Amino acid sequence: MAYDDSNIFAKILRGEIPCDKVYEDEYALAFRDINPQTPTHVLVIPKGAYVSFDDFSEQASGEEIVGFVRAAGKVARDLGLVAPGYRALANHGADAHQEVPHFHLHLFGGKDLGRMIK
Ligand code: IU
Repeated sequence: MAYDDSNIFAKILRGEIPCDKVYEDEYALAFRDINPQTPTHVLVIPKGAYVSFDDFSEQASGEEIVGFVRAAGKVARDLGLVAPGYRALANHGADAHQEVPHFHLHLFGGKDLGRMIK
């Protein structure tokens, strides 16, 4: 799927729409989900234009991938999620109900998340 730079996360990256930012570096931006599903619910997005995890995993450079993963790990640590535990999840495509066509990693935490995800 071609990347559509009118998606909401592209607008957030360009600063056209505000977000509740928790972290930013040259590879990633992290902000609180507007409709949190858990007490802590943060989205981490790459700076590059990737529709989903599928595109990111295939097209991003090693530097971008490492930078993104390091940023996501740092966000989880900085938010105090490591000791109690957290879940990192990416939805891809229709069956997973991906809503926003810019790759994003959800970080869920702040409570016992249970053993299973659907
Ligand atoms: P999904 O993996 O694409 O289904 O998740 C999209 C998430 O983006 C979802 O949790 C929304 O609440 C969240 N979100 C947001 O934080 N800010 C927005 O302006 C919009 C969606 I639109």
